[in-house]
Amino acid sequence: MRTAAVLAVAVALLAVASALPAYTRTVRYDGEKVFRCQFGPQRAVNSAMYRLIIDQGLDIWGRTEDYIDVRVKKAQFAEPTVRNLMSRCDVLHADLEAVMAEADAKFLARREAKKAEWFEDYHTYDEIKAWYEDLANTYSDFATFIDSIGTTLEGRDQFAFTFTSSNGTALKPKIFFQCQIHAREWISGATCGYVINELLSTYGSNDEVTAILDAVEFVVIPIQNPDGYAYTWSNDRLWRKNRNPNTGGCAGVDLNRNYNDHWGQGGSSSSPCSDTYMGPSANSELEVQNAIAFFKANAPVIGGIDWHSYSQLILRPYGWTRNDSPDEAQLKALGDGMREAIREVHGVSYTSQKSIELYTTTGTASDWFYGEEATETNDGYRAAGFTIELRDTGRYGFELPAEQIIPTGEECFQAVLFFVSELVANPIKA
Ligand code: 0X9
Ligand code: ZN
Repeated sequence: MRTAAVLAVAVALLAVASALPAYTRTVRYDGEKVFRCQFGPQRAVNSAMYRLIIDQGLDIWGRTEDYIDVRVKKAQFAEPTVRNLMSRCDVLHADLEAVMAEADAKFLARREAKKAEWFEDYHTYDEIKAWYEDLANTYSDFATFIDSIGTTLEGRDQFAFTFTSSNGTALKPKIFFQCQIHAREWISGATCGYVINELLSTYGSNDEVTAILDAVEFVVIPIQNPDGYAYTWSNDRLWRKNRNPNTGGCAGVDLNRNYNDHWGQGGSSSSPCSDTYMGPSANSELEVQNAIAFFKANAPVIGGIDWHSYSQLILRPYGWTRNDSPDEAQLKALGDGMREAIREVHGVSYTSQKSIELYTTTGTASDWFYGEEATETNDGYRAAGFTIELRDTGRYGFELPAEQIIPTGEECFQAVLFFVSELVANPIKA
């Protein structure tokens, strides 16, 4: 009798657990606002303002050469510098909690209706991992699912996915995709999935795809920040960093400031509470260590794309210096060509520019792909390193509606075809 009762309770609890929605935001954004700060024509004004924003630990959402979107938390309004800074800006979201509540409601209704096809919805870490495993089974002649290239602090696997055709040379150069490094940028992971599926499903029918998969192998980390991504589903939709507890009470390192390329030399913060916290040392984070080991194990990598959102930008090296890279002409042609390829699909405008024209960043993934540490072990090649900031330009921001996954994927697929074809014809020698 007792055993039966315990069992009944256990079964009931299990039923409740499986009925729990996968998306459960527990963090609220009451009293928070997002501002759009237009820049004047003087670059000096831009940099001074940017430095102030970083120093005050404000959360930068998106940025073009004309404006920067900044989120201000309730407590930060107490700081006169912040109030003064924001008095020069326009309000983009006056009530962030209301905006997020509306987006959550739409998202949950769609998910609960379960009407959407795979690319018409966003998915959890577990769902995405299972999807890649299935994809490798579907395309078993092409693809390999790697269960783990290493684990995170919370014990999740950084899984990986590689694919190529069985035609062509035995050792092919690699194209490296890193997706979902920033937890809240959900369109990043979704776009990677779309592009990968398109490449696999059109081999043999699309001549350009066939030539590409005969010439290169794609090496992909679909979720570079598993703990952060899981946290955006369970607690805080707007979380950016990993979930390292740090010391002093503020969690998270910005993985895109932690790579060993001019680490800590500007455009990042030494405060663990900041959204651009660089971490205690270069490559300190497990996710970064795992990714760089995987990159190095796959030499030669001729091109690397780190996928982000939002702002519709195609960013080439460098983020850490205003100097042109030695390959500026070629990298500019690659970036401009991707911009045009994207525009031709749905008419969406992306800007192609050097990363530092946006703002200074150090310790970023795409500068590392192109940089000296990666190149040392890259079999005589230097990877063309790009950061792509996907849709949109701030209307929905990180909460890009799921209806835009497919069109975003379609335009990026064309950009990828251009990027890879050009690099196959003309890889950058170290
Ligand atoms: O600041 C970042 O990490 C990226 N923007 S985001 O809004 N997605 O956070 C841009 C990084 C670009 N810089 C370089 N790759 N150098
Ligand atoms: Zn990002």
